[in-house]
Amino acid sequence: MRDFLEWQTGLHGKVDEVNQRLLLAIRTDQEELYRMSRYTIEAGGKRFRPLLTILAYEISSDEPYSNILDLAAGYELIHTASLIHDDIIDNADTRRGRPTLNNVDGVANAIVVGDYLFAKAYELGSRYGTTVSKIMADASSRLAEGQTLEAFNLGNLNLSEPTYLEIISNKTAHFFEACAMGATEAAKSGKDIYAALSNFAYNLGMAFQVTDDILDIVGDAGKLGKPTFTDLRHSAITLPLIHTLRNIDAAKRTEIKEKILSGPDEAFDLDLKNLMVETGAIDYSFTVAKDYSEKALGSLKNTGKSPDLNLLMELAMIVIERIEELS
Ligand code: GRG
Repeated sequence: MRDFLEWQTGLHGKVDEVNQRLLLAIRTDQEELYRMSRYTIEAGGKRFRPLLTILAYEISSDEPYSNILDLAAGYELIHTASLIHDDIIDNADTRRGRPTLNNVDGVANAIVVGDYLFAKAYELGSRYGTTVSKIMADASSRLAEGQTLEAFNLGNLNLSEPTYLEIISNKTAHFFEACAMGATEAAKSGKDIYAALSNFAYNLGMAFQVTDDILDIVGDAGKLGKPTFTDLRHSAITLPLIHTLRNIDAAKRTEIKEKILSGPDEAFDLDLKNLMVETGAIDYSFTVAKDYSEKALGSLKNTGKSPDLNLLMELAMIVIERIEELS
């Protein structure tokens, strides 16, 4: 099985075109605003959302994918804006292997750049009509809902698995779903293809986020391009921890809670990681991710055959195989 980079290499022409649209969209005579926006865009990122948008469009339309590049870039801008704001909230130093914008230019400027990219995203989305604009707006509202639900549950060691799933569904899966919805809507595809691709993208997003949460614990920081144990640092409770807490006694739970709330401790990180492995929490979380990935694949089973569909199917498998590759 190819890894994500190899998968993306085959699509690098499309990635380049998305990057060109991004640079065009953020162009402004305000030199500092342009510099800071470019800094974030040029830091890279996997370009998952625009690629998903383009592939979904190609599957559902006979028209050239150049028609959908602005929408693909629009989704990446919303995603980037949310990462900038997320880094401010988390006071993060690095992202995509580079210092964050808040680290380089300060929080006040980073807030404005996030808002600017967000505005530019809607300008691009509006070119596709009101239904697509509404899909974009709903996805952004869900980002804010997911972020807020998470924020008000930081340090809540009683967080349930369904509430965790609601958080990641809003922060990640519905955004993936919106990429497919926007693309198929713009392609004026039939209902079946709209449902199949939206379902695929939603489940792919869930698999992706559960995997990301596992990698935050077992991943290699160098390979990931960002530090690990960041969820713990912010007291964000994710699936591996939820499962661990279900499988230890009350005294151990109290001890873990105190440690989590008492600040960074690398020795504790490692102890907790070992406990997660021993109690089966990592395996359990991996099974959950795999189930979502299989659901994603299942959604495509009556969609016919095409090279783009094969690429999407491959992506659903690569997403969960990242665990081996990046840990
Ligand atoms: C400004 C729209 C807006 C929202 C504000 C801060 C916030 C509300 C929401 C945060 C949402 C958030 C950070 C979700 C995490 C999503 C996620 C999985 C990020 C990592 O995505 P990758 O791995 O990143 O695709 P790259 O760097 O590859 O693009």
